[in-house]
Amino acid sequence: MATVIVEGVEGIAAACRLWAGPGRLAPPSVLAGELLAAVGYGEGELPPDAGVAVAVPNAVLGGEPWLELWPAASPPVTGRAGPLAYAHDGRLLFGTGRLPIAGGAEPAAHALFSGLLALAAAHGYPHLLRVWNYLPGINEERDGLEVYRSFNLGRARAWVSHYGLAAERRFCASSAVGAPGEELLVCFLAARAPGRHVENPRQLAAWRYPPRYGPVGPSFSRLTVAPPGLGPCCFLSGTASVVGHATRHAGDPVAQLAETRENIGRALAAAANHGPERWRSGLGALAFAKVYLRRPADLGGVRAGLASHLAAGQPVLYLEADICRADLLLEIEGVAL
Ligand code: 3EB
Repeated sequence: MATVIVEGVEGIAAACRLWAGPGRLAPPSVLAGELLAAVGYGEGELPPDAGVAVAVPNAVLGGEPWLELWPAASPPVTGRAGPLAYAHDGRLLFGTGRLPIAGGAEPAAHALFSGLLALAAAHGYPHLLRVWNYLPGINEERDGLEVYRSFNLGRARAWVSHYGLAAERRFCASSAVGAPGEELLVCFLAARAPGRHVENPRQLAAWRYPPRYGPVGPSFSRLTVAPPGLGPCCFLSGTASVVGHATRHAGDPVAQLAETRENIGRALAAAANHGPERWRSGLGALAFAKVYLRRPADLGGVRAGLASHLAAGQPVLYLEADICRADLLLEIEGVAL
């Protein structure tokens, strides 16, 4: 059944709307006003007049398509820069870009991240809050290196060229999952003022992962709390069954889910030191929760394992996606409002 399921009240929360159902059926109240960006998951048209419109290519599992809408505070200014398209409204800049990966993802990742860091800065939104990455063949080897690892090389090189050694203090909340097709797709959200990047005390900072996981670590923080003025809003990175740097419970989706829940609880509790108490409640605090599943057959078990941890009517989107480590079966991300 198609319903409007989330509408916040303040700052970014007021700016976010979520529609579960085919895009062409979304009622005028959902599509009302100027849109900074529209992100579609699953089949369905995107609003034609959004500043930026992106169709995420991953399959939705066991439910309706989603439209994630980021209304603009004022008529958005839109533009293109190389492979990137963007829209900004004086408060936030939303951008997206895609490039084919051939022998590996390093050149595409480097080009997209150099471009997005430069364009966000050039337009006065130098502070990244969130990046969503979708990588074709994420666990496949191309030219002797796993695609995710070559992506990490290109991404890290772009951050360090832009910020030098201080780059790691700027890393923001992110997710990086597999995707169908042959193009690396990146979406990002940037602000005029800095967010607060928070680490999870249960997990090693990803950029410090030991070399067994690849020649350079992933450039992201576990969470980013939006700056003051954008409301109580916290972007939770893709979170998986990783403790310290090690994967836990290889092969067991239900145990990976429990470990992931624990990680989300700890991460949000750490962020709650700078935000509302409700973030301490863990998964229940996520207004936009997305679960990426490597194996569609795990949907039933994972749904059952989540049910008692969700608030009544809390929307959760399940997407089919490979996860960045071959032994991870699921990852959960979201926005806590
Ligand atoms: C992990 O904890 C799981 O490369 O941007 C989660 C979130 C993961 C973001 C990224 C990777 C990324 O390492 C994988």
